[in-house]
Amino acid sequence: MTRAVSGAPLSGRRLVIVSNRLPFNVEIKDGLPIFHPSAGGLVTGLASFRESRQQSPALPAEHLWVGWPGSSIDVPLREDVVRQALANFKSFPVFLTEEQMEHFYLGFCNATIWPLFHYFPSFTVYQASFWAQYKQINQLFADALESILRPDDVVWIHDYHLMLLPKLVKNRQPQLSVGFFLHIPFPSFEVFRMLPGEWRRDILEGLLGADLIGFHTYEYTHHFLQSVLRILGYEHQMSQVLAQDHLVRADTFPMGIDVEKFSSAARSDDTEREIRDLRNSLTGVKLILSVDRLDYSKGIANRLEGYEVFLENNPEYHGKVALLMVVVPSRIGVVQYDVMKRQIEELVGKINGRFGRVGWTPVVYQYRHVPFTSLLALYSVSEVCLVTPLRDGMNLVAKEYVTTRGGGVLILSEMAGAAKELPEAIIINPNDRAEIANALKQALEMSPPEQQKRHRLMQRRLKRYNVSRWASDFLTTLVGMREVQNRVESKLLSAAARQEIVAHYRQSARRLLFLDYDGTLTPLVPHPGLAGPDPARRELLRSLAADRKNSVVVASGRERQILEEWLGDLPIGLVAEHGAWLKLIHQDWRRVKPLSNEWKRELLPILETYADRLPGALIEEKEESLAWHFRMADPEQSALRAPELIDHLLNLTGKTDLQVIQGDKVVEIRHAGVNKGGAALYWMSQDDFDFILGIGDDTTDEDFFKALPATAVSIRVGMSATHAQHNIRSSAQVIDLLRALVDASGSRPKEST
Ligand code: ADQ
Repeated sequence: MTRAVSGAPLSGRRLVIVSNRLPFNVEIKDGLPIFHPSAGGLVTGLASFRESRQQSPALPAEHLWVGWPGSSIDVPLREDVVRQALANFKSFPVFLTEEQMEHFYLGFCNATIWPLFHYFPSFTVYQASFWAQYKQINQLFADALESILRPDDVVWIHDYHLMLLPKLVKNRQPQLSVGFFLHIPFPSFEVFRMLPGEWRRDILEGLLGADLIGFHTYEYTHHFLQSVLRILGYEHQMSQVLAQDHLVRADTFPMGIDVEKFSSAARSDDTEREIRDLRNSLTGVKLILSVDRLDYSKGIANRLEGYEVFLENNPEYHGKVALLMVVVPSRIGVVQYDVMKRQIEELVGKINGRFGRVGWTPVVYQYRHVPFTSLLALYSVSEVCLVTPLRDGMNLVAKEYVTTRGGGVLILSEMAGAAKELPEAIIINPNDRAEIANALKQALEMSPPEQQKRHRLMQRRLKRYNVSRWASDFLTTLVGMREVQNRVESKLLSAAARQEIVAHYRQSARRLLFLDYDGTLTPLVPHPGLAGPDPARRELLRSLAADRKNSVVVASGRERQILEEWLGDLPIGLVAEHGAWLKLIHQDWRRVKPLSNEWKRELLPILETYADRLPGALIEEKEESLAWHFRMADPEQSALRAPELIDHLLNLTGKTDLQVIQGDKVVEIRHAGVNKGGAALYWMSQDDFDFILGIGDDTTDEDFFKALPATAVSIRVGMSATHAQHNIRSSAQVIDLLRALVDASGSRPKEST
């Protein structure tokens, strides 16, 4: 890995933004490409960030935006489009055919992920061809990126269209800093798990390819981490997940807006003119504004129904208010959107037919994109902004309204991410029509000082955490991850250290190999009874032991009967029950010291009660100890029950010589002072060893790491903090190392795994 490069500060590097869409659409007219700017939350936000970078020297000076140019471009025209996009828009187009886009964008993106992640499972389509296309397009983006990425680029991938991309990029260029931001909600585990097994695993693994994954709210971050734990089994510590091959952070970065742009443009001549025109046309009518893309997640029908209830309950407002509903066309061609458009139009017609009269239209409906100055004018003249999504990742319209207008009242759905940052708005549940109606009345009657007080609080917050702050926070955390990763990974056994160990081994005359069993010589399995050694592992131990210079010891927490059954015929030493029993080569088992085990009768029923309360937990009764295993139990319930049990046991054993220890998915009670450290010391005293190697994976192995002399080599499997000199990623790598030792002394095992 070229760590020196990727540890460089942000300012000197190029930022590569990757999103499904570029900030423009290309239209081919008379055989020539025409570039039109495109809208939407992501594009608006990132475009503002790009502009703001000029004022911030700490941010990357150079950038490139990679994405689809909005239409399918014939091959002969592509070169010209690339040239213009690079020269005029610092963008690099990824070309897709109409058909690819249909299965990808309208298929998996917007018929599977969008409805599911917005809690519309009944709209979710599970179609294998959509998934296949999703994978293919993510791959296509990865191919395009490979040709343009430089080793010190900072890559920032956006949104649900490209959830497999972080891993694809990192697999090819592991030295890159790769960040991912999800602009929509991440749903709770119970909803996410509705995706078929392969899809949900690949999506999580794809995201975990990034160094940093960002979400709008704490809830989404929590949901993601919960799915990672429950589906992939990766735990997290302080939002950091140790994925298969690197450390990943998942964190919350609520996206802001370009406050300066909105507030200064609101004072511009063009906007002032539009505001005057609007005011003239609105004599005596208070405007309630709603602005969104046409989408079922935005709760447009609920909003209309809430407004209808308001008009029903408050006839005194007839003729005095109007709801101006601006809807931007979106995802034309997707069935639900067409149905919803008709439904909205019918509702508008119904309300206007029911309450309207000559000179007053209760709902003014516009189905179109509105230019920026007109949008600002609308925000500025509206008394109320009504934002009622059923689910929304963030909702920038709410923030834009508050920023643009000095007073006015924001009514905001609790289902929008923005509600977390704007609690001074009137917060409503969008499914409650009466609550929407009451909120409208409250808003229209709120005193100007109260309006200004609430607005000031919200504005202050939005000003502080604006879009530049959001992006720079994300990017700074992203590049900072490299240092954290380096710290964790610095103890990883390097190729050079491994070579040194092998060389030392080759040159030595008396060697002690002190090896833990579960998790070290074999991977951990759900049930302790299923971990017997395969022939290849037994053969490997036999080969190591065949070298006369070697003393091989397997030191386990297992009972001696099991070790005897699995390994008793091999010419190796054994340690059972974490050091309570020892067996020298070809000798009988010996108990380290006589101990009373009366305590087991007392504590067993307690363990049983806790096992009954946690499905999947099981008890292992050994000669000298008791173990309460919970590897097969629900991880979240275990996280509650295990500490409870430990606390209970600590209370009971406080004044005894018993010890309560939490291992990897196990709680054990055993005699204090009897541990693998003692066993290691015993073996070391048996000879004058000039090479000592200790390998283990669990907290109980820390005892022998501590007991080994400084000249010994100690290795802990996994990435946990340890007294050992090195970490190694997996038990498979332990086996590789042991094979290398066998090769070094020239006695190769007969079989291999
Ligand atoms: P969107 O679903 O597109 O974004 P939103 O956050 O409200 O939703 O952003 C919409 C943007 O488009 C705003 O900047 C708004 O000004 C603009 N816009 C809306 N209607 C318009 C109209 N009629 N004419 C012109 N402009 C219009 C997704 C997620 C959101 C998340 C954003 C950013 O769905 O939850 O807030 O990304 O992460």
